[in-house]
Amino acid sequence: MFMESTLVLVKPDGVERGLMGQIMARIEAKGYVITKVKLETPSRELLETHYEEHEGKPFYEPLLEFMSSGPVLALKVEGNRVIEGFRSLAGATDPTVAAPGTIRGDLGRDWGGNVQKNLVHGSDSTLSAERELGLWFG
Ligand code: DAT
Ligand code: MG
Repeated sequence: MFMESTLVLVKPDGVERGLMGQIMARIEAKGYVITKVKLETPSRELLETHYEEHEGKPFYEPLLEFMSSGPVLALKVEGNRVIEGFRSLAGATDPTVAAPGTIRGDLGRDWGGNVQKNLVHGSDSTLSAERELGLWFG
């Protein structure tokens, strides 16, 4: 698909560290357009659906705990091939090894034993983007 929309989340660590502005600036500097914005602490129910693919994995419970620990900035972001493009901008899941130049690589690190504090989420396919945008923005 060419023109697309994706769901980006600035996770509680990014909001708490005051990185919302920098992260939005990087998205806009690359040429994508932010068309919806919402700041809220997500409910357990929302997170269970959002992360349903990870249910049963060892990091699932700690992940839900972390994601509901404070406000999350949800963004609808639009542009050609933005799903792939934002994943590339975000960098690898583990911020310790995410490439410099990426959001996770430049702004993130290990804060104690796991990779969950990796600042951002981005939908990974057109199907998940549609599903996740519906979940967060209705
Ligand atoms: P991504 O966010 O890069 O799409 P993912 O969908 O595989 O990564 O996992 C969702 C989130 O779960 C990820 O951002 C951080 C956390 N996570 C993934 N793998 C983990 C692990 N091995 N240990 C702890 N947390 C993990
Ligand atoms: Mg994922």
